[in-house]
Amino acid sequence: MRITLRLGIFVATVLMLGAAAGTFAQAPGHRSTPGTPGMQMEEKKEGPASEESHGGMEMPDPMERPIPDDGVPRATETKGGQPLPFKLVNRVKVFELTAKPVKWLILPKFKSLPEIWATTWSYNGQIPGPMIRVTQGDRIRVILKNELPDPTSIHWHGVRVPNNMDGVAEPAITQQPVKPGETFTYEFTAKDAGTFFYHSHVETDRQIPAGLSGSFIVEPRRPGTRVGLDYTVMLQEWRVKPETGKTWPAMPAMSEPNFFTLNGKAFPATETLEVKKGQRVRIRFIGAGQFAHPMHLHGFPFKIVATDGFPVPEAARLTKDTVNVAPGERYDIEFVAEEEGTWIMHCHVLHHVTNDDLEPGGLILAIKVSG
Ligand SMILES: [Cu+2]
Repeated sequence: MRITLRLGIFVATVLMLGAAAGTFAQAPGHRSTPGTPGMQMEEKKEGPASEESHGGMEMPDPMERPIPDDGVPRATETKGGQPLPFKLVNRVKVFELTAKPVKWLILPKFKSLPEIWATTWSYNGQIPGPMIRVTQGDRIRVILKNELPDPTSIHWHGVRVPNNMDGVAEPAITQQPVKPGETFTYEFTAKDAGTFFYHSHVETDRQIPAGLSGSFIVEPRRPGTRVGLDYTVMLQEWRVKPETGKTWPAMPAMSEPNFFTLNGKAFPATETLEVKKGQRVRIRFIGAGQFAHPMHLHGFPFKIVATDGFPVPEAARLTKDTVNVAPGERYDIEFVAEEEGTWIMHCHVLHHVTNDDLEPGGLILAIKVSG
């Protein structure tokens, strides 16, 4: 409580200083006028200690509550992580993300299981959220609309952004949470090339496992190594009751996940990558969930060419066949597909290659190499 109060004072002080400097009216982030950056300083002065937040004396246990599923429609999109189109406005790439609940098919009928429709919180009705793909040096504006029942925000994970664009809304350090029905505009320049992602920064242990994340890829200004296939894959876990689709945020110990997805699908519904013999393949792993996944590739050793978006110098590149992708981490690996055949890549925590304890499932994908 004391920490929360101090934070409240800190935030109020920051707000007052900002107001004194007269910077907030023009600063990016205003939520009432989509497309016009500006801060939310008209909002309440206290910190995160509202009755519903974790700062109160009565701390609700979020693990007890499934994601509300009343009236949640099935997604109309069938594929997650699709490249997000943008509008070019005065040389700014403008993207729109709408946070909203959808039921997401993570697995069609499999063995004794029915179709598994998880109740998710999505961006634009996709799990994972759409891929934002830009070029180093681009000016980017992302308009977030909140159609969730709860407040939310977006944090740009690993991306160097101005402090007031960092999305930390719980605790409310860099912005106030974006309430249901409101919008908030993020704007920044993509300084670094690499593999990043975006995710909610409100009630994170509930909202991120509910689905609120997506990839953020920045291409280098000067193109690097040419590859035949550049595949981004987000690793996530779910706790879903197969019969009802009731979905709980999956946390260690409290409620073990029973489904595991690569780009929103559990094997055998995961994608099969198709490449030609001799092609160079880059796979960008993003640990979007709460568990570490040692991803193992059959058939080919690979090099780790980037960690958390930063390139690894040639001489320091490890040759591996397994890379442990922990929560929040990114690894870019590259290999040459030099042998024909269908090779698999999978998590080596073997519970993670099951669907509700039935094998084979979860974090497996196939790479088909043809001549
Ligand atoms: Cu795993």
